Amino acid sequence: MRRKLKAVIFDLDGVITDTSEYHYRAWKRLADEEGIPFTRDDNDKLRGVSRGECLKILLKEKQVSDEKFQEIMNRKNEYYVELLGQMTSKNILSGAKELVLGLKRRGIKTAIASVSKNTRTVLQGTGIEDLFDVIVDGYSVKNTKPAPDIFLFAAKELGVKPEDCAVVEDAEAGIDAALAGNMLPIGIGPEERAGKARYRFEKTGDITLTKLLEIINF
Ligand code: B16
Ligand code: MG
Repeated sequence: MRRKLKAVIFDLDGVITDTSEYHYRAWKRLADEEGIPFTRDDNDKLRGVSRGECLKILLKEKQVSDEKFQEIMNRKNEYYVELLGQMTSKNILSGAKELVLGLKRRGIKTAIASVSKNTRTVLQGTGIEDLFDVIVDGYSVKNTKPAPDIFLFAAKELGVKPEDCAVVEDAEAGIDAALAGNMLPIGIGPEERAGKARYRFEKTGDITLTKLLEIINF
């Protein structure tokens, strides 16, 4: 029989906040400037993927110099950060805050593990910087999702074994990372994206505290 899990690690973009819309708008503005076709479906492939990897996906076979690559990445980030300036607590996905508070009341540890280098800005802008026990971000580890490193680092910071952690993720790369780290993946989103997770919900608001407690206490 499996023991009770001791911690839940949350991804940020697409799980706790609706910032994926801002990522989409920033990439779209950049793609239009560069004459690269880019749709909302294309944006789904960029979920949970680091900024540099996103640009490689966007460019496909198109070759650019290292300087140009860096310049495009910086420009995308400028557009994204500009949009983050509009953020308020309204950008927290429905039910997310209540879920984390409920876990904490029951003594279950919580962390944010996001590959975004803007994690702190997003948490500050939405007013939830103090909600989590641990925050790890795009600066914490070298290998990003689907490598398990970011989740393993979060578990270490929480003082919990990887096998005692559940991970809530909206990206295929993040679900793969949780599996590679021997953690219990809970997917958010459609079957095509989150189908590899052990449990799946269409949106964060569908995970009630009761359901989550059942999952981690099985
Ligand atoms: P930045 P997550 C990810 O956040 C996003 O899903 C992904 O689209 C983005 O490219 C990545 O962060 C890097 O973000 O450009 O701000 O460093 O899902 O891991 O919370
Ligand atoms: Mg995400």
